[in-house]
Amino acid sequence: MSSSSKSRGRLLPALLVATVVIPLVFALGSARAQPTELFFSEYIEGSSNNKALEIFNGTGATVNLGASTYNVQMFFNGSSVAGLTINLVGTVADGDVFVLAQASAGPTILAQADQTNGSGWFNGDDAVVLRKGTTVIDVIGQIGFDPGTEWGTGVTSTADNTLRRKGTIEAGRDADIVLFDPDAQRIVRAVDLHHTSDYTAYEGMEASGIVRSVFVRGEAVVRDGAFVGQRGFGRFLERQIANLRLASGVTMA
Ligand SMILES: [Ca+2]
Ligand SMILES: [Ca+2]
Repeated sequence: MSSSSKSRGRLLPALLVATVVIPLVFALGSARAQPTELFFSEYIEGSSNNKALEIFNGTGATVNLGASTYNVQMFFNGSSVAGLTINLVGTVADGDVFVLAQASAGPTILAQADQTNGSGWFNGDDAVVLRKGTTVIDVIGQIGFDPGTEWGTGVTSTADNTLRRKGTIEAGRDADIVLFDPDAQRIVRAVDLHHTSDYTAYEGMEASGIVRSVFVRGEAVVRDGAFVGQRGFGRFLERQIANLRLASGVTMA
């Protein structure tokens, strides 16, 4: 398939399971330089053989995967010996992604695949490694260690989830970011609030702090203070009820 039409994160519509929004904490001025190597930008471990790995190239130059002997290895169930090695073939342009998919994945995933492989793949408790030659450049999980069922828990675990890379502000990474101006002043008005009530008890009060912009999964949902998101783009995040201590030893669990 043509690589020129691809864009970062194009596996997203293929999600077969829920993904999660992970708040991103960062310090201004911590933006990193351009990555010098490829890395896993998305991991899909869905039902059946719906499995895929997305690899991002942010190096600034086209990479010939075969010529540079890039390969993906899978270490199954805590084994310290690779159970599967897939030599990658093809090129990936700068700013583009390369998708390696299980050959029996569903059509939505396969439509995005640049390369497929029909062997048995990871199912959550395995280590997945990206190498250049014999040099490990990215790892999901830990080689030689069996986590039991999965790495992590819930909707951010490596079993039955889609994981997208977060945590760093740079090309190729997914991010949830709020740009907040703590010094800005505003007057609270019910019409400006995003709830279904036409009333607020704080009407007319002056408040400090304005959210300027919000990015969810890399997409702008608030820009210059105005909501520009699409209905249904948000995702429900289930959490446990806080164990609050009220008074005299009474707790809400
Ligand atoms: Ca396994
Ligand atoms: Ca699974």
